[in-house]
Amino acid sequence: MKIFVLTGAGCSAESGLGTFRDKGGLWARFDPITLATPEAFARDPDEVHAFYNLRRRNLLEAEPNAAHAALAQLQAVLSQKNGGLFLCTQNVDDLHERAGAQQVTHMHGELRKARCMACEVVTPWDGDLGRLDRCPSCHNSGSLRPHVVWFGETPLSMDEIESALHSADLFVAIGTSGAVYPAAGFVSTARQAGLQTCEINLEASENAHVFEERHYGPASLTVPIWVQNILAEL
Ligand code: BV8
Repeated sequence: MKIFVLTGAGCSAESGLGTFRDKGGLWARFDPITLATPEAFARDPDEVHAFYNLRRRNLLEAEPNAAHAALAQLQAVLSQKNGGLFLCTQNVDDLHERAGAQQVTHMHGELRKARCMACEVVTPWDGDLGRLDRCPSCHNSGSLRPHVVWFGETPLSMDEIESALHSADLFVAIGTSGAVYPAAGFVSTARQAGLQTCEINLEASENAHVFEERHYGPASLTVPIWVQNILAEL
């Protein structure tokens, strides 16, 4: 069995990382248009760096939750049974990896990495990042940015994602509001390609009506139950 899983901020919510649209979520306190865009970074790099530095510090204190662990377990079992779990995440955290997932496609980039706008080299980066930091590769200063995809920028690994979407049997979205494209359109692509579709979320997402199967509740409870049911059917 080949499963395509798309995760969003709701998968990491119980690990203490903010979601984007829930009340009190990140965007409730920070306006994405003033922060998560190339224009904002050009206009006020210190403000944008401060936003990501705050989130990176939070991430270093966070731990994966039972949803991340269950997905890592399912990926391991399916790979042993000639199936597979293609794990695509909108999240910029590394909690899937820290829970043991072996393949994770970060379509919106990764918070614990910096990218040099001069030489394009991507470098692991756990400390605060700022305008004065030098690129470890080309030694340019002032050219490092968070390795994340901002609004208006092209998501990463889209060819690989498209290919995985068309070769899976089941598409599952976990902890995402279905508000941001192209990720929010994946379920329609899956339906058109003949995949079964399942939404696992705290509440109905903006595109809940597109999913054939839906399970609601906190991911740390609903995802392990769903994984056990899949494993029982293998
Ligand atoms: C693109 C990284 C072209 C940075 C993010 C006008 C101008 C410019 C662009 C556009 C425009 N209009 C539309 C667009 C396209 C735009 C877009 O969709 N905008 C939206 C606002 C309408 N998209 C883009 O710009 C994208 N690029 O289109 O390029 C292109 C297209 C196709 C192919 C090639 C090129 C780039 C978008 C990426 C932006 N970067 N993040 C950072 O992290 O700072 S987006 C950010 O929000 C996240 O990464 C995430 O992907 C996204 C959505 O958030 P969710 O993960 O869904 O989180 P949210 O809070 O919304 O929902 C959480 C859900 O969890 C809720 O449903 C909640 O109920 C649930 N939940 C909560 N707790 C739990 C839970 N579920 C389970 N358990 C719990 N405990």
